[in-house]
Amino acid sequence: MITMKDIIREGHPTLETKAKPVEFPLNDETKATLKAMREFLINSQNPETREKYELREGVGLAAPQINIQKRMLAIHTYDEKYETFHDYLMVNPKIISHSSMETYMPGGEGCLSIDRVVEGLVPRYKKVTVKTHLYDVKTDTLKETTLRLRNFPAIVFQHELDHLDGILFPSKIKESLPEAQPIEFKNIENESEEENL
Ligand code: K2U
Ligand code: NI
Repeated sequence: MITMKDIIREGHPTLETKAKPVEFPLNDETKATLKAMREFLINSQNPETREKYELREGVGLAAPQINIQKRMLAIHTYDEKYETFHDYLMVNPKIISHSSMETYMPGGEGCLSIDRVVEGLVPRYKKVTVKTHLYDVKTDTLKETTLRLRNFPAIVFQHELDHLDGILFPSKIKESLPEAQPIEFKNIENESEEENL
């Protein structure tokens, strides 16, 4: 299983290297890696396993972060409204179109490969259309798909896609983003009545 010791940190050359396209058909090693990447995110989001294995919570993970220079990434997260769950193992993903409108996380971004707080806003496209092969662990099938992502899932995807291109979020921080719309997270703890109307 993947734990934090398998995740390489800022300064490791692989994090600044463009990853290589994955060849088809997927071999067993690649399939096992994809499965392990998804398991890591699941373990990191479960309080018991997160504590037991001393994991940092993650909603996305890119293969270069475990020192594998392949263009593949995992996303495992709800959207910002907690309405739709996004559970993807993407192979050779690419953005084929995007909105001009940008968005950002008002609290800034973090990274499992960066062990420090880096303040600042990271501009991301608010909507992206992604062409990718998706690997389904349950059925062991690979399917070419076009996905449309927006808001938080779109931010996660763009953060992970940057890892495939050797880009870390601090290099994208802007002092101000006057034209962009910040992501508003639904805070389910104190959801007020009127929000249900
Ligand atoms: O690539 C990674 O290091 C995983 C990041 C992905 C991420 C960074 C910034 C914004 C969205 C996603 C980790 O998931 S950072 C931890 C985290 C956990 C929950 C929500 C947001 C970020
Ligand atoms: Ni990251």
